[in-house]
Amino acid sequence: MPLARSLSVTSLSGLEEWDEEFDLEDAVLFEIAWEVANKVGGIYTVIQTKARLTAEEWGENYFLVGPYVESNVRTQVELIEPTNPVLKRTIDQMNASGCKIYFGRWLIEGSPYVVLIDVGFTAWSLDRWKRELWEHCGIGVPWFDREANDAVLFGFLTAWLLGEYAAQSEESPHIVAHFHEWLAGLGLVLCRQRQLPIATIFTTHATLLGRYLCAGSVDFYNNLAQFNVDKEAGDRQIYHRYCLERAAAHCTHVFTTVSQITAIEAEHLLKRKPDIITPNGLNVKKFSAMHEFQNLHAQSKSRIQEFVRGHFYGHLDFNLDKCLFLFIAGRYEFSNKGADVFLEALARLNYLLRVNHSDVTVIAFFIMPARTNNFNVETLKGQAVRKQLWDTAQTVKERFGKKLYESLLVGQLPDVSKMLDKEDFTIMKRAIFATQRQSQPPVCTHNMLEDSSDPILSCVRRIGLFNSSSDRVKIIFHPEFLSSTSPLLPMDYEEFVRGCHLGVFPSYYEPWGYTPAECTVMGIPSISTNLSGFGCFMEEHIADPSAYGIYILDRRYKGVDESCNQLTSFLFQFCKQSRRQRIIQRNRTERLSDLLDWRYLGRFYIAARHMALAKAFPDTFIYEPEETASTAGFRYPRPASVPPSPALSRHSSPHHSEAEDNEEDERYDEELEAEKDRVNIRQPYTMPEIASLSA
Ligand code: G6P
Ligand code: 1S3
Repeated sequence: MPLARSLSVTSLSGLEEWDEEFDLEDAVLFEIAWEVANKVGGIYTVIQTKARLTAEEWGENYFLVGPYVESNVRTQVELIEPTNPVLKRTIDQMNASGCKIYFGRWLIEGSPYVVLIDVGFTAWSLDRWKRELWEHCGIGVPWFDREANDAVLFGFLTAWLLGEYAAQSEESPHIVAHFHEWLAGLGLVLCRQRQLPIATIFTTHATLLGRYLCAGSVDFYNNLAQFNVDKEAGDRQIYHRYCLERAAAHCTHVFTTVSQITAIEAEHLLKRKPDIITPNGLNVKKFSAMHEFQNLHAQSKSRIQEFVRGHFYGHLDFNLDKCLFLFIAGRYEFSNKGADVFLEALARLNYLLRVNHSDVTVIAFFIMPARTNNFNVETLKGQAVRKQLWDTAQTVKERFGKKLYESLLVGQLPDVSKMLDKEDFTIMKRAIFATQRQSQPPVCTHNMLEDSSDPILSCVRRIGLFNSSSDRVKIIFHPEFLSSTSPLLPMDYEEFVRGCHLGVFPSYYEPWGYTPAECTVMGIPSISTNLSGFGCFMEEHIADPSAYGIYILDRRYKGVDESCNQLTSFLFQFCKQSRRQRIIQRNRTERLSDLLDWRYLGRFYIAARHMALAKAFPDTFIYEPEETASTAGFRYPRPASVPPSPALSRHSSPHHSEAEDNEEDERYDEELEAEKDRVNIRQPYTMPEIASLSA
């Protein structure tokens, strides 16, 4: 019998590593998900961003398993011969038995190996496998649910792959198989039912019932313990999916989820408490000069401003330099993602800015994909008009320059009154004429297929925010994900986020929430909620989140109206910040990046694998629970100086003297200078430094 090895993760203040004694040589890790090299939603981001770290740790023994989708493979994967002889025999054996399995490298950071399964190729086995599923597990899958049918095929094929791998190995290998979400969960159930010698982990990124219940009009969090889960799943015609999910959660050695709030949800809805929380990280990109991200903000902002110039042509009666760009982005789940609350708060903000005669204009972007019929004419025209005005200005500039040059050549100062002639004026008048517009700038950039019933547009009609001149809050609904090849707003998502001032994500149902996390690592402040995994995580780790530009809306203990008021107040305060305050706040936000880096958060995945190995192979591995990755007690301290919140730093009372104002401004100047020094001379904080800061 091999000697028992001690498994541990390093302490909180350092980055995770395997214990030196622990020998990974014979262990193999398979990570299985429907979103491997196949972007559907957030799970893709988890796997794609984590790959580099996991590949560094497991090297040649790390394999991602996903579905074969030809269009994805063409652009994201390099197909190669399997490098591992056991896996080669496994794949050859399966392909000889009527399957189609591909092997390759996923062309992302870390270049992990991928095993891609063509589920359609084995569809002829579907009925047989469904019968087997019914006979062994008592789960019946209806013919019309295509996604569940894919889950059955994918599940049987992954269990076959893992079983074959174990059978092809000469010595009994230590296999860890990590399954993500219900769509991949059946493979796990079958591994256990067939008693394969595999350590299994199941991670749920959202529960099926949670998502469905929240999308309806249910008081979800106050009734978690009361739901009759079987009935609720049956009523929504997802009982078979729910059974697959619940079976995976119960069969697995180690059950994990992405946040504490989803852990509570899983305990009630799936009836098993997760063994460990595995929060989602990101691959944090560090610039050699830390202030570089501020420059990127300015560059991207100017590109958004260009778009705005075109979109609002003929109505550019606001100061673009005093314009703040807010945005919400993600899967189009109107109330789950909080678009309803955001719109309501925008209407209230519009009122506040108007009655306070604010010179700030807010442009709120909604980037949520819906069914459309391409861009609408009015929006395209806006960009064409802008381009035409630009070209006109260039033409006149050239003609002007030529005349100036001619005059200098003959040694004369030009007669300025003659520099522009009749033709120049005609060109310019014609161009200005083209900017005449009878209608308001459009709210939506596309032709919507369900225009009259679309939830965002219906809400905009109700609250009456139609981009009129008197509105201080304008709305732009872009119902398609952004792309750098768009004729309208040619920017990819990352560039767009960098150019905005604030991300607003007032979600009601959000197991983790990558959008505010992405904002944070780019140094853009955001609003999330205490019902999102991210919001709760930040609340737990930062003494004063809002001082770092992490605003957390209370949607747990407050009614919708109160939450709208709180959001309005966050937005109004944000609008009152000076440019200097925003710059300081962005520096602070960016400082939190390390906390969201996989180099730090990857430790939880490592702990889950240790735990699973120790449960599946107790004679070989020992898991030391006291060393479970934990961040309890770890907190970013409150920043040294006052938070850049106008509510706290500026009086609104008339007794507030100018001297006080100046004093305060000076203090901010000092802080800004100090920030600048810091960003210029030092490297980003490392985790040990952060830990010592909090001590
Ligand atoms: C960055 C740039 C500054 C610019 C500022 C604008 O910090 O480095 O040069 O003035 O962004 O900030 P704002 O919040 O007004 O977009
Ligand atoms: C889920 O994707 P979603 O946007 O449907 O998984 C994500 C990754 O774990 C998570 O960030 C998100 O909250 C969930 O909702």
